[in-house]
Amino acid sequence: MPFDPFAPKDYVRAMALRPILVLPEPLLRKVSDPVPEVDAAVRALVDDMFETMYEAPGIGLAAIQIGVPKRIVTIDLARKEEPPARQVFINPEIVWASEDLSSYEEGCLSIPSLYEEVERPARIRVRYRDVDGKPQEIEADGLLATCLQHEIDHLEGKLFVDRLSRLKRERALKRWQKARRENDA
Ligand code: GNR
Ligand code: NI
Repeated sequence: MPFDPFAPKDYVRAMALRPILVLPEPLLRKVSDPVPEVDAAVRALVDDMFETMYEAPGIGLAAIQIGVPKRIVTIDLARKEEPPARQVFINPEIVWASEDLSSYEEGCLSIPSLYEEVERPARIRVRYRDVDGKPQEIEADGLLATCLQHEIDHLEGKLFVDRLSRLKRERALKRWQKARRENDA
Protein backbone atom coordinates (compact mmCIF):
# COMPACT_ATOMS: atom_id res chain seq x y z
CA MET A 1 0.00 0.00 0.00
CA PRO A 2 1.29 3.51 -0.78
CA PHE A 3 2.17 5.66 2.22
CA ASP A 4 -0.88 7.51 3.44
CA PRO A 5 0.02 10.29 5.87
CA PHE A 6 -3.62 10.58 6.94
CA ALA A 7 -4.12 6.93 7.83
CA PRO A 8 -4.96 6.36 11.50
CA LYS A 9 -1.78 5.72 13.42
CA ASP A 10 -1.86 3.03 16.07
CA TYR A 11 1.29 4.32 17.74
CA VAL A 12 -0.13 7.68 18.71
CA ARG A 13 -3.32 7.45 20.63
CA ALA A 14 -5.21 10.54 21.64
CA MET A 15 -6.65 10.66 25.16
CA ALA A 16 -10.38 10.30 25.29
CA LEU A 17 -13.10 11.91 27.32
CA ARG A 18 -15.37 9.12 28.48
CA PRO A 19 -18.95 9.40 29.69
CA ILE A 20 -19.31 9.13 33.48
CA LEU A 21 -21.87 6.57 34.63
CA VAL A 22 -24.62 7.94 36.87
CA LEU A 23 -27.04 6.13 39.22
CA PRO A 24 -29.07 3.93 38.81
CA GLU A 25 -26.47 2.43 36.40
CA PRO A 26 -26.00 -1.18 37.66
CA LEU A 27 -22.28 -1.28 36.71
CA LEU A 28 -21.63 1.12 39.60
CA ARG A 29 -22.55 -1.77 41.94
CA LYS A 30 -20.02 -4.19 40.43
CA VAL A 31 -16.89 -5.27 42.34
CA SER A 32 -13.88 -4.30 40.20
CA ASP A 33 -11.14 -6.78 39.26
CA PRO A 34 -7.48 -6.50 40.31
CA VAL A 35 -5.06 -5.29 37.64
CA PRO A 36 -2.59 -8.16 36.99
CA GLU A 37 0.00 -6.00 35.23
CA VAL A 38 0.52 -2.27 34.80
CA ASP A 39 1.01 -2.15 31.03
CA ALA A 40 0.52 0.38 28.24
CA ALA A 41 -3.22 -0.33 28.07
CA VAL A 42 -3.58 0.44 31.80
CA ARG A 43 -1.61 3.69 31.36
CA ALA A 44 -3.81 4.68 28.41
CA LEU A 45 -6.87 4.07 30.58
CA VAL A 46 -5.31 6.18 33.36
CA ASP A 47 -4.83 9.05 30.86
CA ASP A 48 -8.50 8.81 29.87
CA MET A 49 -9.49 8.82 33.53
CA PHE A 50 -7.52 12.02 34.22
CA GLU A 51 -8.94 13.74 31.15
CA THR A 52 -12.48 12.76 32.13
CA MET A 53 -11.93 13.69 35.79
CA TYR A 54 -10.45 17.14 35.01
CA GLU A 55 -13.24 17.94 32.60
CA ALA A 56 -16.02 16.94 35.02
CA PRO A 57 -14.43 18.47 37.16
CA GLY A 58 -13.71 16.11 40.05
CA ILE A 59 -10.87 15.46 42.50
CA GLY A 60 -11.00 11.66 42.18
CA LEU A 61 -12.24 8.96 39.83
CA ALA A 62 -12.52 5.17 39.90
CA ALA A 63 -12.31 3.27 36.58
CA ILE A 64 -15.77 1.75 37.10
CA GLN A 65 -17.23 5.29 36.83
CA ILE A 66 -16.30 5.19 33.14
CA GLY A 67 -17.55 1.62 32.86
CA VAL A 68 -14.25 -0.24 33.29
CA PRO A 69 -14.36 -2.71 36.22
CA LYS A 70 -10.64 -2.54 37.09
CA ARG A 71 -9.11 -1.54 40.43
CA ILE A 72 -7.69 1.80 39.29
CA VAL A 73 -8.12 5.17 41.03
CA THR A 74 -6.97 8.62 39.91
CA ILE A 75 -6.80 11.58 42.30
CA ASP A 76 -5.65 15.20 41.96
CA LEU A 77 -6.19 17.47 44.95
CA ALA A 78 -4.33 20.50 43.53
CA ARG A 79 -6.28 23.76 43.57
CA LYS A 80 -7.12 25.54 40.32
CA GLU A 81 -4.22 27.98 40.68
CA GLU A 82 -1.72 25.19 41.44
CA PRO A 83 0.01 22.93 38.91
CA PRO A 84 -1.62 19.50 38.46
CA ALA A 85 -0.62 16.83 41.00
CA ARG A 86 -1.65 13.48 39.55
CA GLN A 87 -1.86 10.51 41.87
CA VAL A 88 -2.57 7.00 40.57
CA PHE A 89 -3.51 4.08 42.82
CA ILE A 90 -3.64 0.62 41.25
CA ASN A 91 -5.03 -2.28 43.34
CA PRO A 92 -5.23 -0.05 46.44
CA GLU A 93 -5.80 -1.79 49.78
CA ILE A 94 -6.44 -0.17 53.14
CA VAL A 95 -3.98 -1.91 55.49
CA TRP A 96 -4.71 0.26 58.53
CA ALA A 97 -7.40 2.75 59.55
CA SER A 98 -7.42 5.05 62.59
CA GLU A 99 -10.03 4.68 65.31
CA ASP A 100 -10.75 8.39 65.19
CA LEU A 101 -13.24 9.44 62.56
CA SER A 102 -13.63 12.62 60.60
CA SER A 103 -16.63 14.01 58.81
CA TYR A 104 -16.52 15.59 55.36
CA GLU A 105 -19.22 16.81 52.98
CA GLU A 106 -18.84 14.39 50.07
CA GLY A 107 -20.08 14.51 46.53
CA CYS A 108 -19.82 11.98 43.70
CA LEU A 109 -19.71 12.43 39.94
CA SER A 110 -22.01 9.37 39.71
CA ILE A 111 -24.68 11.11 41.87
CA PRO A 112 -24.24 14.65 40.53
CA SER A 113 -25.28 17.57 42.77
CA LEU A 114 -25.88 15.49 45.90
CA TYR A 115 -23.71 16.45 48.88
CA GLU A 116 -23.87 14.87 52.33
CA GLU A 117 -21.65 14.68 55.40
CA VAL A 118 -19.97 11.25 55.64
CA GLU A 119 -17.98 9.94 58.61
CA ARG A 120 -14.91 7.83 57.92
CA PRO A 121 -11.60 6.97 59.61
CA ALA A 122 -9.54 10.17 59.77
CA ARG A 123 -6.26 8.47 58.79
CA ILE A 124 -5.50 5.38 56.73
CA ARG A 125 -2.52 3.45 55.35
CA VAL A 126 -2.93 2.26 51.80
CA ARG A 127 -0.83 -0.27 49.88
CA TYR A 128 -1.00 0.05 46.08
CA ARG A 129 0.97 0.03 42.85
CA ASP A 130 1.87 3.28 41.15
CA VAL A 131 1.57 4.02 37.43
CA ASP A 132 4.96 2.33 36.86
CA GLY A 133 3.73 -0.83 38.59
CA LYS A 134 5.99 -0.21 41.59
CA PRO A 135 4.62 -1.27 45.02
CA GLN A 136 3.99 1.73 47.29
CA GLU A 137 2.50 2.52 50.67
CA ILE A 138 1.12 5.86 51.80
CA GLU A 139 -0.32 7.22 55.02
CA ALA A 140 -3.10 9.67 54.27
CA ASP A 141 -5.15 12.11 56.34
CA GLY A 142 -7.46 15.01 55.57
CA LEU A 143 -9.00 15.24 52.12
CA LEU A 144 -6.69 12.55 50.67
CA ALA A 145 -7.87 10.04 53.30
CA THR A 146 -11.50 10.89 52.55
CA CYS A 147 -11.06 10.77 48.79
CA LEU A 148 -9.09 7.50 48.81
CA GLN A 149 -11.77 5.83 50.93
CA HIS A 150 -14.51 7.17 48.64
CA GLU A 151 -12.68 5.79 45.57
CA ILE A 152 -11.81 2.43 47.17
CA ASP A 153 -15.52 2.10 48.01
CA HIS A 154 -16.27 2.47 44.26
CA LEU A 155 -13.98 -0.54 43.61
CA GLU A 156 -16.30 -2.54 45.90
CA GLY A 157 -19.44 -1.27 44.18
CA LYS A 158 -20.15 1.08 47.08
CA LEU A 159 -21.25 4.71 46.93
CA PHE A 160 -20.99 7.36 49.63
CA VAL A 161 -24.76 7.30 50.22
CA ASP A 162 -24.35 3.69 51.43
CA ARG A 163 -22.41 5.17 54.39
CA LEU A 164 -25.40 7.27 55.52
CA SER A 165 -28.07 6.04 57.92
CA ARG A 166 -30.99 4.42 56.13
CA LEU A 167 -33.22 7.41 56.87
CA LYS A 168 -30.68 9.94 55.57
CA ARG A 169 -29.92 7.83 52.50
CA GLU A 170 -33.55 7.40 51.53
CA ARG A 171 -34.27 11.09 52.02
CA ALA A 172 -31.18 12.14 50.08
CA LEU A 173 -31.87 9.82 47.14
CA LYS A 174 -35.54 10.85 46.99
CA ARG A 175 -34.52 14.51 46.88
CA TRP A 176 -31.91 13.72 44.23
CA GLN A 177 -34.33 11.76 42.02
CA LYS A 178 -36.95 14.49 42.29
CA ALA A 179 -34.41 17.15 41.30
CA ARG A 180 -33.31 14.96 38.35
CA ARG A 181 -36.89 14.52 37.13
CA GLU A 182 -37.50 18.26 37.34
CA ASN A 183 -34.26 18.99 35.47
CA ASP A 184 -35.07 16.51 32.69
CA ALA A 185 -38.61 17.77 32.32
O1 GNR B 1 -15.00 15.22 42.87
C1 GNR B 1 -15.26 14.63 43.92
N1 GNR B 1 -15.25 15.30 45.09
C2 GNR B 1 -15.29 14.68 46.32
C3 GNR B 1 -15.56 15.47 47.43
C4 GNR B 1 -15.61 14.91 48.68
C5 GNR B 1 -15.36 13.56 48.84
C6 GNR B 1 -15.11 12.77 47.75
C7 GNR B 1 -15.06 13.32 46.49
S1 GNR B 1 -14.71 12.32 45.11
C8 GNR B 1 -15.59 13.19 43.89
C9 GNR B 1 -15.39 12.55 42.53
C10 GNR B 1 -15.94 11.14 42.54
O2 GNR B 1 -17.11 10.87 42.43
N2 GNR B 1 -15.07 10.18 42.71
O3 GNR B 1 -15.48 8.91 42.77
NI1 NI C 1 -17.53 8.99 43.50
